Amino acid sequence: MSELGKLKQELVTAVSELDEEKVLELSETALRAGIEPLELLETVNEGMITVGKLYENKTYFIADLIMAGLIFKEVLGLEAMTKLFYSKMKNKVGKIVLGTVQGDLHDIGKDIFRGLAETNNFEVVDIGVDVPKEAFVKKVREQKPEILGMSGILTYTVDAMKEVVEALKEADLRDQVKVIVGGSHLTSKTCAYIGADAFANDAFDGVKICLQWLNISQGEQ
Ligand code: B1M
Repeated sequence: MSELGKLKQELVTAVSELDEEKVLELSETALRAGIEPLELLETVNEGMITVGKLYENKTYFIADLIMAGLIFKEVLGLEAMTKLFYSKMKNKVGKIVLGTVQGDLHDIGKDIFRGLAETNNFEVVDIGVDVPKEAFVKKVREQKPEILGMSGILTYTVDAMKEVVEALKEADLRDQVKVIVGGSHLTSKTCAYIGADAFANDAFDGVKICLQWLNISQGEQ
């Protein structure tokens, strides 16, 4: 196995063991060794999936999930990661209203989507987490974005997403905005149930879809 491969494996273990110091040290080393920021995020995410499994089998508790979230945010905050999240904003290509739906407090995936969208010159109006449908509708009416992005990683938030789409229809706004939903559990079937225009299991893919909607290929702006 290559040096970088070994580093990545150690990193997944360090995240799953919630060893904050080691995660940051290995992340810095991996970045110096040439890992792409996006690949680093994917590696840390692998560790998060293990944390989730350990929570499911009751080895870990809610405090451990909180710790895992904090560690991920520290990795996102590393100086070298700004390469991924640096907002160039040369020419604004479009506006996205973004939020995590009601009932869901997870914001890491949403924040990654936001960072990547801003890097691709979208203006993002981030309305936070646990956002009720009324607040989504209000922001869409006020901001007139081309795109509404909803994040939700708890499986039961599919219904909250559907309710937002229904509320947009009731407010006569559905035709004025493309809707993308994101979360690793989403499928084309859930997307159709929600009534969204697209779904993404990955923030990077989500941003690519948004660019396609505006007929822009990545890096073109
Ligand atoms: Co929670 N949690 N959590 N948690 N948590 C999960 C999601 C879980 C899978 C763990 C498990 O049991 N295996 C499970 C959900 C089970 C399910 O729904 N079937 C779970 C649970 C049960 C819970 C609580 C209910 C626990 C409890 O209280 N008993 C509770 C719910 C609170 C609530 O939201 N109402 C809870 C709480 C929390 C914390 C707040 C403590 C913390 C979050 C901290 C934070 O976000 N600031 C937390 C954490 C850290 C996790 C895990 C371990 C990691 C989540 C994460 O940040 N992953 C998670 C385990 C797992 O994911 N397997 C788990 C990294 C992040 C990059 O991934 O957000 O999925 P993610 O984003 C991905 C994609 O989803 C996608 O792109 C990203 C990758 O590029 N994406 C988009 C996301 N949004 C997008 C938007 C887009 C496009 C793509 O376009 C708009």
